[in-house]
Order: sequence, then C-alpha cells, then structure tokens
Amino acid sequence: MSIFPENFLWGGAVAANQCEGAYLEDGKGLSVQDVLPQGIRGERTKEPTEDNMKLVGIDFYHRYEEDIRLFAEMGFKVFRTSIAWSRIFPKGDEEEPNELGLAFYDRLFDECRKYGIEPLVTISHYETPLYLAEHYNGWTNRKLIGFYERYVRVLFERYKGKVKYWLTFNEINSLLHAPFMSGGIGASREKLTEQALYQAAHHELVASALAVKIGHEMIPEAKIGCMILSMPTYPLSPSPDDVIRVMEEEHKNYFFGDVHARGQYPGYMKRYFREHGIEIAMAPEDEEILKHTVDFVSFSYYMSCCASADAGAAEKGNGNLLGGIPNPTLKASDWGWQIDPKGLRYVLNMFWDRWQKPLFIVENGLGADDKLVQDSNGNFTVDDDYRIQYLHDHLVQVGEALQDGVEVMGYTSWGCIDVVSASTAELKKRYGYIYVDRYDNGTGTLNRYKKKSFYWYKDVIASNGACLH
Ligand code: BGP
Repeated sequence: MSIFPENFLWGGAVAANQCEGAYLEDGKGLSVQDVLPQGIRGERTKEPTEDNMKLVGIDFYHRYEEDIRLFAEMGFKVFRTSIAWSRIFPKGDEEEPNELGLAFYDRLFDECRKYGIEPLVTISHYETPLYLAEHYNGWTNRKLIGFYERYVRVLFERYKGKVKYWLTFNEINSLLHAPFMSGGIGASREKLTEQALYQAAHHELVASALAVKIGHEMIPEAKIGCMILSMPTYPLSPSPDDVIRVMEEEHKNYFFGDVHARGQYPGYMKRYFREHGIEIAMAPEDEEILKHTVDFVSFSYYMSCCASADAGAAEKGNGNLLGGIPNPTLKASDWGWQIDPKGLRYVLNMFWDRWQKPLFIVENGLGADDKLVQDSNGNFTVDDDYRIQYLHDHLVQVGEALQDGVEVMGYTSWGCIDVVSASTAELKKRYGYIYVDRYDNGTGTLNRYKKKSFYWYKDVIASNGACLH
C-alpha cells in the first residue's frame, strides 16, 4: 500500500540555462548565465568565453527528444524545465517576441505531452536577459515588471493549451544572496545596499503576483506557484538568543512565502525595514496586485544549517547560496552540503502549518562526482548507490509528512539528467539518473547512459512510492 496520493506528480527538474546550450541559436539573446563561467563564486566576463560550460550545456536544445523519451521510460508524470527568457525576448525590452524561440518550446511541450508528461514551467530561472542587467540594472528597476508582464502574457497565450503548472521565479529569496545571477543586478553583493535589494525583491514580488493574476484570467485551469529556496535553520545551542536568531534568519526567507501566500507584507518585515532605514517605494496599485496569492508553494530542499547569536561561534560552511553554520550532527556531500532527510519532513510541516497551501518539492538531490563504468554486459553505467540512498531517505520523509497531514502535490528531483551546476558551473557535479558524457574541459561525446538510480526511480514511480518501505 502506498502512502502517496494516487495523482502524485513524480518527475524531475532542470533549467534551460543549465542544459539547453545553443546559446545563440535561433535568435536567442545573451542571458546573465552566458557571462558567468564559474557560477556564483567567480567573476563575470565581458563576453561569453569558451570555458563557460553552459554555452553548450548538455545540448538539450537538440537532444530533447531522446531525453524526454528516457524520462518517459522512467514513468515521469511531470517534467520541470524553464523557458529561457532571452530566447523569447532576446534583449528583454522588445515589443515583439522571437518566433523561433517560441517554436522551440512548442516542440518541447508537444514532446512531453506525447508521453502524457505534464510540463511544469519556471518562467524565470536565473536567466535574466543580459541586456536588462546591463541597461536597466536588472530588478532594481521597476521597468522590469512591465517587461516581465509582456513576456508572461506571450507565454500564457502561446502555451495555454499545453502547460498547466507554472512557477514565477526560481528560488526568489536567493535574490538577497546572488543578486546578479538571480536578479540581473550589476553591482556586487558587497556594494549593494539592503535598500536596493529589498526594492528589487519588491519588484519581483509584484511581478510574481501579476503573473498569478494574469494567469488566472488567461488560463482558468492554470496552477501558478511561487518557488522558494528552503533551508531549515536550527539553533546551534539551546540558548534562547540562538533561537531568536534562528527566527530572524528564517523570517528573511519566510518573508517571500508570506507575501506570496498571504498577499501582504508581514509585520516582522515592516519592523526590519523601519529599524534598518529601508523604505520600499510602492506604486498605488501594488498592494492590490499582491493580494493575488499563489495556488501552491514550491521549493527546493537540499540541506539544513545552524545559526548562532554569537557571531564568533562558528565558521560558515560551504553549502548552497544561503550558506549557514554547519550542523555538528550531520554529514555533508562532497561539495559540503549537509545531508538532512528529516529536515525535509520538518520544512514540509512548517510550510503547511504556515500557509495551508499545497506544497510541491521541485528540487532535491545529491550532487556527486560519478564514475562511468561498464557492467557485465559491457554497457556503460554508474553505480550511484549513494544517490539512491540520499533520494530514498528524503522520499521516506516525504511519506512521513504525508502522514502528518501535509498536502504534497509532487516531487521533481533536481537534475534528472546531468546538467551544469548553478553554483559552480561544473559538469563534474552530477545529479542525474542519466549520465551525460561531457566533461569540464569541453570533451565528451554527449552520449546518454542510464545510471543504477534510473532503474531505482522507475520502480519508485511504478509503485507510487510503495517500494520505498
Ligand atoms: C538550486 C538551483 C538550481 C540547481 C540546484 C543545485 O539553487 O535552483 O538551478 O542547480 O540548486 O545547485 P548546484 O547546481 O549548484 O549544485
């Protein structure tokens, strides 16, 4: 007997900039990713450079048919990908969209539907057109709301018969931590004021609510969600000061979900703005627009961390975009991301209790340096038992949350096929059920090979999660 609901949406996730490649094909303009050859930690370049793995990606642009067929073989019910904004509006501020870009996503969504796979589409996944970054300073500029609105209207009109599930911004709270990659904001994090960052966040929040409003008008059956980078934070010690610090840290992330799910700015944020001299410029219509709340809340979950009121208590760890103090009770992946399956049950409960909106886990997985080997029949594969263990343990906790009464719509593990990493821009950091023969020095055939986890996930989906127990 499965504890997962019958219509549970099993699948996998990628983002256009990390897999498509074809970075100038069919009229595509440059995006911020095309000048970030080393991900968030490295410098941006003036022009795209050959060492940027994303320019070729895994050549999904030309090989999507083969890849979707493999996803179908695993039994995917849903496939999460993003639309590269600069394929549709190469600079971002044009009046008319690029037909060739639109046609590509028609082909992609048709291919998914051929196998009964629902596309789940992120409208903006760390791929703001570079022109908007360079000429408008990204989301610090209110004009971006208008450009995004135009883009969204084009998408809804074009794909209304093909796409039901939409996400407005990938990991919207990451704007505070990776302003260029997340929001096309030119100045480095250190030079940016909190005033500018929260103003940019306000613009994205209004744009997101506007997308919900327009989506509901244009596609009555659409389900439109927000997407949050979740990372539960635990107190480093039982000290009440540490607990309060945790609460404050969590507020900075809850803020984005609160606005999306409750339709207004929370009181704790108003206090933070007051005490930090931040004044958000709002247009008269903004409060009304924000009232268009999301149909569901989606999020990524990879790890948890700790916080302490004592600034000198511990060093920050490697972790994802949000960082945080490592938890002394947990082990970490090879990239320093601490592994905490129970944190997923915790976060599901916290979000459900707080928002009472259906939840969708749209990213989760283990980045590892896989080794391609030959099995006894001479076929290439990867013995990724460590990945199977990671995913198994997390899915068991999803089951626990379901039993807690949490409404979970689905699960799309991250990088269902190997893609270029967002934070480090390496291909060496692999998440997939499918191995892609491509390496960080630019070599490789781009051939696809099924890993051991491919067959494992196929069984999980076929049994609707029953085989996890
Ligand atoms: C999230 C991003 C994804 C993805 C994932 C894994 O932050 O939404 O785009 O890449 O993390 O991170 P990484 O690729 O850095 O290992």
